[in-house]
Amino acid sequence: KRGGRDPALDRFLNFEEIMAYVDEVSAAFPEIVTVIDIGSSWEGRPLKVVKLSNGPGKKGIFFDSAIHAREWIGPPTALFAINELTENLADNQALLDANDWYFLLIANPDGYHHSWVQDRFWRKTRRPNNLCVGTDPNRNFDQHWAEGANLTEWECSATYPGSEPFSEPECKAISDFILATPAITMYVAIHSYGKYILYPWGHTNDLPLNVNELDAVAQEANAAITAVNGTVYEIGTTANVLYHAFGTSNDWAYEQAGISLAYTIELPGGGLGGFNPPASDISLVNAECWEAFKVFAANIPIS
Ligand code: ING
Ligand code: ZN
Repeated sequence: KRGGRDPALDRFLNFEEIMAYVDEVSAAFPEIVTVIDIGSSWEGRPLKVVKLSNGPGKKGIFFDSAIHAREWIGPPTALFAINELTENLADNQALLDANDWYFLLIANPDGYHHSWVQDRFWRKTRRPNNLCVGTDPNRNFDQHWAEGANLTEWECSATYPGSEPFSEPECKAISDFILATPAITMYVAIHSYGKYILYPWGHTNDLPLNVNELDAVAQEANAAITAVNGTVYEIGTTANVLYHAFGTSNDWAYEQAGISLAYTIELPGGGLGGFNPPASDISLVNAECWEAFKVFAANIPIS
């Protein structure tokens, strides 16, 4: 610990703790860190993107984590990366010289808060519907929205896509920000669990045009993960490797934002049902992800 600004990475941090860290790191490194307020959640919590940059005119990589409330293992990987690029910049200077890095640490603040105080396994947002509360934000993007949705459970389903595309302010804020920031040419959605590196498409088993490029970078990222401690991730399209999914941020970024390298990384599971790994798992997952993130960043498209 050098200077007392490192995020605590030996435990999970609640929303307020993570926002406090964002304030601290931006105050401590004003020449590198910009906090961009991209909007508010339904309940009024801020959506803050941490931008790390040491000069103008660079392409960037965007990460979202905790868009699904219960996936607590995601934000630590982003906190770790921010720490590497600030407190530990001396070891990582080339990574910041080459590109900008953007992190939306808590993409679903209301759900994340709810998962701390009420229901550890909450997934969705917290905007009420007629019958039930919440929309699956990773089904709410305007890309093949609600195709193939399960109409029998609908509003009460864990994967309810919402009343319309971008009904959720959290998703709309991400969309507006990405579309307004063409310097972002790579997108990584951080989820758990399952140890997958996924790329488009989710809505069809067809392969995307640049599947060879998407797959090559994913293979390289997986090799970097495996080199840490032998962990192996499975790689492929969301629909082929996992299941069909519609209205996802990954497919939206690829198709609607024109981001040719758009991924979802599903981190390892643990604990009851897979969504509750112990805090003692954080350090290995962080070490593995940091190696993968560096591979992603080394492949940021120039346009
Ligand atoms: N899994 C993802 C989900 O939203 C996924 C799987 C990945 C869907 C990429 C679409 C695109 O269901 C979890 N665990 O959230
Ligand atoms: Zn998820």
